[in-house]
Amino acid sequence: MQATTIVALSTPPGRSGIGVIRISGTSALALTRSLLQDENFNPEPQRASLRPLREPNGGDILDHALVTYFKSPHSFTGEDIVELSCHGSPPLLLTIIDTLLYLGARTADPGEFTMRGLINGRLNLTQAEAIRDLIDAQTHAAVRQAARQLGGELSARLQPLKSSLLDVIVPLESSLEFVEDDLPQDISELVSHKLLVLANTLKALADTFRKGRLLKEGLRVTFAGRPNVGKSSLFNSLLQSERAIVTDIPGTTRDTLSEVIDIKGIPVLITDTAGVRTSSDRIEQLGVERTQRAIVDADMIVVVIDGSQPLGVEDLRVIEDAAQSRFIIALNKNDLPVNDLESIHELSNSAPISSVSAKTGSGLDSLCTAIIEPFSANEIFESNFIITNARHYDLLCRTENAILSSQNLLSRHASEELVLVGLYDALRFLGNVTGETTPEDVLTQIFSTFCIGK
Ligand SMILES: Nc1nc2c(ncn2[C@@H]2O[C@H](COP(=O)(O)OP(=O)(O)OP(=O)(O)O)[C@@H](O)[C@H]2O)c(=O)[nH]1
Ligand SMILES: [Mg+2]
Repeated sequence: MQATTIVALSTPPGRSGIGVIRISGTSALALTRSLLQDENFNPEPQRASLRPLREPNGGDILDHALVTYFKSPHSFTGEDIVELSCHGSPPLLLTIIDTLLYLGARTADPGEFTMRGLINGRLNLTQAEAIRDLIDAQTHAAVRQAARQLGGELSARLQPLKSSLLDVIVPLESSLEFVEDDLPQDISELVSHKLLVLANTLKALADTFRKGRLLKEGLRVTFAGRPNVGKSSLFNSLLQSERAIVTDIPGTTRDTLSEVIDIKGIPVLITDTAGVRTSSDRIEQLGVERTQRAIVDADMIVVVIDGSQPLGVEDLRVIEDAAQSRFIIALNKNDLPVNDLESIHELSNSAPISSVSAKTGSGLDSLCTAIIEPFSANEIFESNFIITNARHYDLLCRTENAILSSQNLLSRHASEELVLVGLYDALRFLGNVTGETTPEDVLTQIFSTFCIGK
């Protein structure tokens, strides 16, 4: 697989100022020479030069592109790379890629450039995954965490843990050589203590995934309520854009509408829904069915109530539906005199109530805080490094368990051989995080989640 030279568009498909085509492999330079129809093209590495690209067999000029050569091993993949910064015309980019395929390149698989970088030791697996996370990040906080991981922070944190594990394995291994002797009591206690400390450190790191999962996967929040209470207005205010249609006609919103907003670093998918009421209008009925589904799918429901109006049966119906899951109440239109606050408190099922006005923007910050509050996500993400990847979390938990079971065997005076089994497992799990011992099929699966051209 390594031998073939691969090509892909590294910028998104579609019209753009420039489109970058990447070629990697031993024939990258030879293919470029053919594309340029210039056998004497000997570029200085890491220097861009403007060159005409031509159709094969003495054909027309396709484009004038900036050509940059990265000489192996000083490139992203560790192989020879040529990057062509062309004009961002979709048919042009397609023609250039087709020409390179005709000349002998192969289309890159998703993440294949990064995978080659990993195989050639240019980066470890956690850094490769960080590149994907950086590209997929939906909030600044997620970008910052991915950048820290890309900088090698996770592998740097795991390195001392691996060393401590080896510090424990070595005396156990050497005591195996003297079969007659049991491990002296004081050494056994020291080893046991070291294992507990290690397990605790791993647990603390793994526990950060509670926040990391939020940062990566975010929350789904549905706004529900009877017609005209201001769901769409709140949705627009939070988005700071007139995304949904707002009118004073009840039943304006017919379909669910979703967008992502950033609440303290968490990507929150907010969904505006059709107002819940009994209607003979077929379209409205379908809309209300979609509202019910959005309520069921949500991590959190914001029941919007018009605080300036008396509570109605439809408000109660929405509270009843929402009470099946986690919900809060947004008491909207607080710029108008409030009506019936007591009954609202009575009927809220002691759910938190945020007083807001979509019109003036008052109370929106508190509403955002109340939305993420039950997920303990109010602490700042920025200062601490957190685990954001379920694979890492799973391996850290497995490492911790393996260490704890070895510690348990040790305290029950089991043979060193048995104790060592768990410790070697632990070492392997840590190696799987950074990629040293990750099985090939797992690697293939990980890289299949990357985009093409990366
Ligand atoms: N005074 C005041 N009026 C508001 C506020 N929020 C919304 N409105 C008005 O209430 C009316 C209904 O607003 P919408 O946002 O369309 O209400 P909705 O809940 O989405 O209604 P449906 O889509 O019909 O379910 C509009 O006339 C808004 O301008 C507010 O905070 N204060
Ligand atoms: Mg609406």
